[in-house]
Amino acid sequence: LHFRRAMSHVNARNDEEASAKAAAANVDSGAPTIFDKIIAKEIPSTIVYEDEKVLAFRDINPQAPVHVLVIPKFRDGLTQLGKAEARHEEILGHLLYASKIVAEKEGILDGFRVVINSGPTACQSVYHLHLHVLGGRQMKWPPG
Ligand code: TR5
Repeated sequence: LHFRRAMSHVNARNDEEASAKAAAANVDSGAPTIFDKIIAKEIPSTIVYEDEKVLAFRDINPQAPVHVLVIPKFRDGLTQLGKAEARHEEILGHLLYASKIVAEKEGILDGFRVVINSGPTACQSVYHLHLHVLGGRQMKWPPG
């Protein structure tokens, strides 16, 4: 039993390493991403909130009981936060406020986390800016 537990720990770590490597292998080519298809509703998603500027939908691989992605409908060069420019200030503020609306709708206003992975070292895997809204469980610090 001890051995099996130890091995499952090793396997979990290997899984984490593998997914981190896979994410790091994605590059910011500026090409359209899967999120364009979600915005166009060519690929189904579970939409939690939508307005003229942003779309919020459930993450396909949730890391918490609530895991919603909030994205701009018009990427306008915002493949990652690290590419933000002064003209993006308004949409960046709107995305953050939309995250609060999502947290409120999901009933997690008492405690939630908003995460932006920017670039390969942060394991960004989809190059269309997105805010992760996470909650519904006790969150840990520091994050991995
Ligand atoms: O790693 P980063 O920060 O770039 O986050 C990308 C997120 O997109 C991950 O949490 C993925 O689970 C999520 N993702 C990827 C796909 C997808 C999705 N969420 C909802 N629906 C999705 N579809 C249909 N296809 C994906 N490839």
